[in-house]
Amino acid sequence: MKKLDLSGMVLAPEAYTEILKAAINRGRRVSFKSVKNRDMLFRYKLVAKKRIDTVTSYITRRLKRIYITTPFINDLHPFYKELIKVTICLDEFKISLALIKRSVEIILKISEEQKNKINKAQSVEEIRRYEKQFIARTSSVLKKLDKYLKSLRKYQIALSKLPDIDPYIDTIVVAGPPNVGKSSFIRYVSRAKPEVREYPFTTKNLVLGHIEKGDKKIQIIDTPGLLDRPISKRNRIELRAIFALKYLARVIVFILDPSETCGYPITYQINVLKEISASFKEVPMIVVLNKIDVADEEKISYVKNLLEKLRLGNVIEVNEISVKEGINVHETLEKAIRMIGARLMLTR
Ligand SMILES: Nc1nc2c(ncn2[C@@H]2O[C@H](COP(=O)(O)OP(=O)(O)OP(=O)(O)O)[C@@H](O)[C@H]2O)c(=O)[nH]1
Ligand SMILES: [Mg+2]
Repeated sequence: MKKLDLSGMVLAPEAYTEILKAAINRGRRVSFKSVKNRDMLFRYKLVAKKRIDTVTSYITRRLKRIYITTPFINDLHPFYKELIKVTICLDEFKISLALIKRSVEIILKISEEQKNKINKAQSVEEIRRYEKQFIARTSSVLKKLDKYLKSLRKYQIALSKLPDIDPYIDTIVVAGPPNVGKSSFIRYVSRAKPEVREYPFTTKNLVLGHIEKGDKKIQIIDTPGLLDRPISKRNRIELRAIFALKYLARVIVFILDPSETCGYPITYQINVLKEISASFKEVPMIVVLNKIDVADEEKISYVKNLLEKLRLGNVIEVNEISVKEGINVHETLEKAIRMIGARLMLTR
C-alpha cells in the first residue's frame, strides 16, 4: 500500500484547445523541404503523413502523461482511499481517466486510417482532403473529451490539496467537539498553523504538524470538530476526523472544554467522547480539559467525576491545561509521546 505521492502528477489542461493548438502548430512546422523524393505526389504523401505523425505523437504523449502520472487510488493506503472518497467523486475521476486512455487509442486509429487513405490517394487535392479530415476527426475526439479533462483537472487539484500525511509514521491525532481548542493545541506544540477562531467548525480539513523527538519523527494531526452522533450519520468533514482516528492514531488527544465557552454543554461533549472511545477502543487516549484559565473549579471537578464514573477503558490520563496561558501543554504532549513509545495499543 502506497502513500500518496503527487510529485510527478501532470495536470490535465484547462481546455482541450490547449493541446490541439500546440499539436497543430508542431504539425505546421513540418516543411516540404524536410522530405526528399523525385516523385512529387509521393513527396506530398510523405509530408502529409509526417505531419499527421507529428500531431498524433504530440497529442497522445500529452494525454498519456496525464493518466500515467495520476495516482491509482486502489493502490493507496486505506486512509487515503477513504479520505479521497469523501473529497472527490471517485467514479467521475475514474471515468475521466479511462476516457483519456480510450481517446489515445482512438486518435492512433484515426491517424492510421487517414495515413492509409493518403497512401492510396491519386492527387494532391485528395492528400490535402485526408489530412484535413484527420485534423477534423481528432479535434472532435478531443472536443468530446474536454468535459472529462476539466473534471479530472478539478479532482487532481483537490488531491494536491490533501495534507501530506505519511500513514507509516507514528501519529498523534487531536480530536474533540468543535471549538474546544484543538487547533490552538496543535499551533502551540508544532510549527503547523491551523486557523483558530472563536466560532465552531473553523477546521474543515486535516492539518498536519510535525514533532521531532531526538531522531524520531512524529506526526500530529488537527481534525475538524465532532458532534454527538454515530459514525453512520457523520458528514464528509467529520469523516475526515474519523479516518484519521481509524487509520493513523497511535494515541488520541481528546480535548474537552469544561468552561463550555465552546458552545456545547459538558454532557454533550462527554457524549462525543464516549462515542469516540467506544469506536476506537484499542487506541490509548489522553483526555484534556482545556481552557482552565476561564473554567470554574466546580465544572472542572464535575467533568473529572463524570470521567471517573464512566471508566472508559482506553483513557489513560486526564490532564487539565490552558493553551492560552501555556499551562501544562508541553507536559501533555510529552505524555502522549511516551504512550506511543509504550506501545499500549494493539498493532494494526
Ligand atoms: N480562554 C481560553 N480560550 C482558548 C483556549 N484555547 C483555545 N481557546 C479559544 O477557543 C476558541 C476555539 O479555538 P480553536 O483552537 O479554533 O478550537 P478548535 O477546537 O480547533 O475549533 P474547530 O476547528 O472549530 O473545531 C478560540 O477563540 C481560541 O482562542 C484556552 O486555553 N483558554
Ligand atoms: Mg480547529
